[in-house]
Amino acid sequence: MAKLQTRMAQLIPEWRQEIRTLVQAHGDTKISDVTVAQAYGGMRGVKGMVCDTSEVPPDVGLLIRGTPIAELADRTPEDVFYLLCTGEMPTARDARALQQDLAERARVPAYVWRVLEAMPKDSHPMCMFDTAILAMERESKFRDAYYEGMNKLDYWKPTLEDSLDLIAKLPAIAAGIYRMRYRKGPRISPKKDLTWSQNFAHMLGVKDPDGEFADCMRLYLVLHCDHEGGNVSAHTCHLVGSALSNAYYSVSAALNGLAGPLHGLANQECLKWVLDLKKAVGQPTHDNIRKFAWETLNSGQVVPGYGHAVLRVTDPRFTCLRDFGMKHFPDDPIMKTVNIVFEVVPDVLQQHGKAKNIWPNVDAGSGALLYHYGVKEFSFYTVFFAVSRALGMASQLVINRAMATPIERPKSVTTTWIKKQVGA
Ligand code: HAX
Repeated sequence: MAKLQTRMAQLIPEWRQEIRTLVQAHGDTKISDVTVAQAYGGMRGVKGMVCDTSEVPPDVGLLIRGTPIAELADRTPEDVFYLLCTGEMPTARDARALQQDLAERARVPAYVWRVLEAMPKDSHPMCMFDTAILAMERESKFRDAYYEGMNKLDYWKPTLEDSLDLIAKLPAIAAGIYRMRYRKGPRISPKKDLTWSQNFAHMLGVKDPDGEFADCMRLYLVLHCDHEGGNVSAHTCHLVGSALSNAYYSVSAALNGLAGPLHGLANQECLKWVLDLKKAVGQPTHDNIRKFAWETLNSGQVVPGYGHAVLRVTDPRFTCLRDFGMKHFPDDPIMKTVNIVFEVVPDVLQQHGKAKNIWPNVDAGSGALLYHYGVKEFSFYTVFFAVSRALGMASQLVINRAMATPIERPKSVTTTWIKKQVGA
């Protein structure tokens, strides 16, 4: 058994005991109240689920197992997946073992390509990506083991196997969709000696003479890996998984949520907004960007890449991406525009007075990097996000299986019930 599996097998009994003791001692302690506004308002701020892989303190931003995301900016996605699953940073040897394990699982079944080729040519890449994952459901080891009568305590093991199988294949599937959907030529085979993210960059076929794009991919895939448990995609994965649907069903369902414009699709919307702005104003200045932002707001639209349901500061992931861009291509015109937008939009949103968070989120900067390296197909941007976010979803799923988290079933109420309750 590889190190990740053995380490999890050691940790899981300890976690189970810890939670059992906690619930026995404090099970009746209240941790949240729910107001009428929250019931109608997307349950914002209601504490009703547990996620140990990451958390997002509103005034700090993403912590992966307690470590600020910016401190992981030099790491690989393999390191981060190990960290998400175990709470520990892998040794170089363990990270290499995980990388090799993923490389051995990377082959995509031939039927997946046939399914994708049969889809309409204008299908959205996210729809193709999610369909590919769903089509592979027949590969599920959890499904087989469940029907053979597996012990409940072992559910996490085939879930981890499914997760590793799935994660291993995602770069090849995503790159294959990119090349098919935008007529970039035949698919490119992975190389055995490359890391997960290097292989992704390689299979996309983007010109990368000095490895800078591969490094950008590494960073991108680290930064987008997880964002606690309540966001639309993570929560969907958890909800679907709570019915013991396997990793293929759960991750595919979750990514359908990521494909929404208020969630992961915002990164494609964001660069489009920046390019529309450039087209409209010619040479971007503080004044004309301010005017353009007001036009967006006055026409009843949101400024994509700004605001957040939880965060109340500049997203540290935005800062990491911006730092990367400023280090490698400070004179890039899109990068320069993103910078001026950053100097202008928070002030505009402040005056507008609606958004609770006026600061940029991760999506405000990521498109500028991709665009710089020649990935100019916006509709593909959310797929990059999805490849990375699958790491967080899969780790949460495995842990929830290990902790025997029950099927999710919050209670809904009717408006009549609420009226009675409040005496209205
Ligand atoms: N531009 C204009 N108005 C905004 C806004 C923005 N960037 N952000 C929030 N608002 C508005 C909301 O639309 C809402 O208006 P109404 O009262 O008229 O409905 C009001 O401000 C209060 O919203 P909020 O409480 O601050 O924000 P929510 O928690 O409801 O929504 C969103 C959070 C991220 C969806 C929101 O800020 C938004 O739409 N941002 C633009 C889209 C975007 O960048 N999404 C990506 C978020 C990060 C992510 O999940 N990536 O995957």
